[in-house]
Amino acid sequence: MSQLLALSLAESDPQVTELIRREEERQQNTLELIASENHVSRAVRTASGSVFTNKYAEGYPGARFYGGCEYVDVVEELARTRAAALFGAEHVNVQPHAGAVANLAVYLAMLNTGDRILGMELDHGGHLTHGSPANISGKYFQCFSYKVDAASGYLDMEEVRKTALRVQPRLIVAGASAYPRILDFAAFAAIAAEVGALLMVDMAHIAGMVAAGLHPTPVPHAHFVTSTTHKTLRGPRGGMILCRREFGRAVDKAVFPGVQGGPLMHIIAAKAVAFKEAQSEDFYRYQEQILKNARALALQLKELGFHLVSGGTDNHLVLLDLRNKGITGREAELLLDDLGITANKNAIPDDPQNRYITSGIRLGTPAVTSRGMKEAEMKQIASLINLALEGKDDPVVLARVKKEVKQLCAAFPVYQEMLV
Ligand code: DSN
Repeated sequence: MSQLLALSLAESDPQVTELIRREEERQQNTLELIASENHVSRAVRTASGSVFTNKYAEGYPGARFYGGCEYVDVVEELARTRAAALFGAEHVNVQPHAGAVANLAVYLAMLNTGDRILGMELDHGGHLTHGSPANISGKYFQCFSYKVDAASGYLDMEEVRKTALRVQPRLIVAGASAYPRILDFAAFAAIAAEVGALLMVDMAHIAGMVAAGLHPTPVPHAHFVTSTTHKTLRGPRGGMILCRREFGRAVDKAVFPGVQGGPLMHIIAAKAVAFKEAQSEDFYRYQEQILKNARALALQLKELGFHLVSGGTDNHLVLLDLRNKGITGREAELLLDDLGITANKNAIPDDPQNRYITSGIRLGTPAVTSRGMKEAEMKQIASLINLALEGKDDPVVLARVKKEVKQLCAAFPVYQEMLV
C-alpha cells in the first residue's frame, strides 16, 4: 500500500489541516447570516467525505460506463427516490454538481440557442443563471426580465403577464435569490400556459421550506424545478432537477453527457442522507423556526428604523435598503464582517450603486437557526447590527458589539466536536 494512504490529514498536510481548523473556528465564532449558507449535519459531512469519492459512475443506475457500480447504483437510486417522495416529483436527477449546472441542463434539454428566456431581473432579486449577460444563459439565449413593483417591492403578476405577452418566451424562470416574499407558482404557470412557454422554477433558496410543506410547492405547477441542496435544505453543496416523467430522459441526457462527466457519488450519498433528514419531525421544526426567526429579525430591524425591501418577509431572508442609514452595502458587509457577523452586500431594486458597492444587505436565518438560536437571539442580532452601523466610527461601540457576538456564538456551538 502506498504509505500516503495511511496518513491522517494532519500528518499528510499540516497546511490544509490548519486552514480547515481555522475555517471551523471562523464558523464557530461568527454569526452566519448569508441567506444561502447553512451548517450541515455530522451525517451529511461523513457521507460527503466517504469512499464514494473514489468511484467513477458515468451514466445512471443500471446503465453505467464503468464496472463496480453495484453500490453507487443503490445510493443514487436511494437519493432519487427519497427526493421524489419528499417533493412529490415524478422524476429526479441528483447528479448536477451545482444549481447553476441544473439550470443549464434544463436549458440544454429544452431550448435551442437564440430561444427566449424570461427571468427575474438580477437586481430585483433574480439570479445570474436566469439570463444575465455575464452568464452562459444570457450569451446563448435571448434573455428578458420581469421586475418587482418599485413602490411595494412585490412582484405584480399582472405586470409579469404583460411582459410575458410582449416577449413571447419559450421558457419562463420563476425563482429568486433575494426576494423575501412568497412566489405565486400557480400564477406563473397560468402565464406560461397563456403564452405557450415552459415553466422552470428555481427553488434553491426555499427548498427546505418546500420540503417541510411550509412554503407553497412549485412541483405541481412547473415543468421543471431546479434547486441546490445546500441552502435551507441543509444538504451537501450540489444541485438537482425535478421534472415531469415525460421530460426525464431529456433532462438526464442533458446532465450527462450534456454538461457533466462523472457524477460526484460521495455528494450524491450525502444528498440521500439530507433527503432522509428532511423527512423528519426535527427538520420540520427547524424550518418552522427559520421562518419565525426571519420574522423576528425583520420586525426588530424595522423598529430600529431600517428600511426593508417589500416591508418585511414571508420566508427566510430580509433585504435591507441601507440608504437611510448613510452606508453602502459594501461598507456594511466589511464592517459587520470585522465584528463577526457575516452577511452579503446585495443590490436593491433599481439600485443607484453598482453591483460591487450596492445599497443593500441581505440577511438570512437558516444557519443561525441550525445552531439553535430563536426569536430572542434574532432581536439581539438586529440590535447588534444597528449598533454597529450607527456606531461605525466609534471604536468603543464596535468593541462592545464584537464581544457580544463572540459570547452569542459561544452559547450556541455549531458542532459539538471538530472532525479535524
Ligand atoms: N449564490 C447564491 C446566493 O447567495 O443566493 C445563489 O446561487
